[in-house]
Amino acid sequence: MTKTALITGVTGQDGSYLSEFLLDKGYEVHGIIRRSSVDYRERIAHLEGTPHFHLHYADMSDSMSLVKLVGKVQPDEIYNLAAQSHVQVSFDAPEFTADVDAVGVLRILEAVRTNHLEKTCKIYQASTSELYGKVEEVPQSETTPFHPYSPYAVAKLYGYWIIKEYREAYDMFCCSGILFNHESERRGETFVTRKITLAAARIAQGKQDRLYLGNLDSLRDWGYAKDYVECMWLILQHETPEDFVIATGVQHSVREFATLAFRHAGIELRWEGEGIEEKGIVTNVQGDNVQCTKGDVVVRVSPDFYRPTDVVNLLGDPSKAKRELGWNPQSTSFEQLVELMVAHDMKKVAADDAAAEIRKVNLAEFLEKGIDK
Ligand code: NAP
Ligand code: F7E
Repeated sequence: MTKTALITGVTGQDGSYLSEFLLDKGYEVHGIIRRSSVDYRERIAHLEGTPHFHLHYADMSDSMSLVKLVGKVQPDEIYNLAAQSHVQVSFDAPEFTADVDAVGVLRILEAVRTNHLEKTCKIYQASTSELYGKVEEVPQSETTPFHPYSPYAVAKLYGYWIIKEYREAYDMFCCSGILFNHESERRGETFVTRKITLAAARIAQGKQDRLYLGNLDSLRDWGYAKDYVECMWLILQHETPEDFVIATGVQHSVREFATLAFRHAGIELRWEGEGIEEKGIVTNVQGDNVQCTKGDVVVRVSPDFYRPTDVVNLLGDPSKAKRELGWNPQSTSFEQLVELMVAHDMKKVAADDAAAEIRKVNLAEFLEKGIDK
């Protein structure tokens, strides 16, 4: 029997990989898109027009649209990935973040109940390692206490608990995947990894002079998004509805990520100074085409990228997912992840046509001036 899945957040990094994964498994895939003045659907453009992929307008802040859509699609599985997902932006837009990331989860649950699908429709909630926030133990597992440390994390904590509540109160098959950071060549351009890989490519090709970053000491457990969407599916195929930590179990700093990314772009860096005085200085270049020279300062710290409260020590323990879902947390290593992101961005930057180039230069200027988060 063909299964039907509804994905909120289908245009995002994870939504696009999950769509491909479910289509490969023979699912009928429905995705929610929202109206915007420009149709920016780059990540799923290659799927549009394929027979089993369908898009619908709705919004996580609009209950009626969700109730109508769930009734129309009659999904067997819902993957609730839609969110205002940028932690720093959640300090600027806390109410919007709460509406979409917290109450939005409730709206999905109620849309399922309103359509009397609570006994047949399974729900996956995109939960996050940000729940551990000001961490109370390292590494973090399913039993680690939560200490959310941003408006984003507080909103996601509501999502986590309302999923648990509906599971117990109404016997619904709804689960949270507590996912640690996962990145890819489709990662949003203002998250730190992608910001670094794009900047390394632009600097190597002479299209940007310098990269400004915030807290270089921050530690993350970074995995590959393509590996992580499989887990979302596995969680819903598990016999019982349970929550799972999804992580690699390996930790690196922002500084380490930047060092490796620049190396893959042909630029060797050394770090000098501390705090806002810290600099990434070129010590060597590899390849005739690299457009910077020894001694150039290509990375600087800008307090504009510091957060009012920052989560600085995330390391996940994926033992449960490994044991009960048979998932391999190390199928893509940190080194492979950085390499594939830089390789992608080197090509992307090189291939940009003149018109796109103007936009990129403007973006690079914004990044340099610290306006764009
Ligand atoms: P993303 O690339 O930022 O995608 C977010 C998606 O949510 C986009 O499709 C966006 O649509 C949609 N969205 C935002 N507001 C909406 C609204 N009001 N109504 C309908 N759709 C809305 O995020 P991601 O990295 O794929 O992450 C997917 C989910 O996992 C998110 O819930 C995120 O919080 C969570 N998460 C991510 C990570 C990670 O490391 N990536 C880790 C843990 C948890 P537009 O394209 O129209 O903006
Ligand atoms: O920051 C530091 C920053 O924005 C990582 C989301 O997908 O993962 C993501 O949230 C770290 C932080 O991701 C810059 O202070 C330094 O400590 O890439 P990020 P995030 O905040 O971890 C979690 C699991 C989610 O759930 C979220 O949806 O890097 N950092 N300098 C910087 N961060 C940014 N963005 N820009 C900088 O210049």
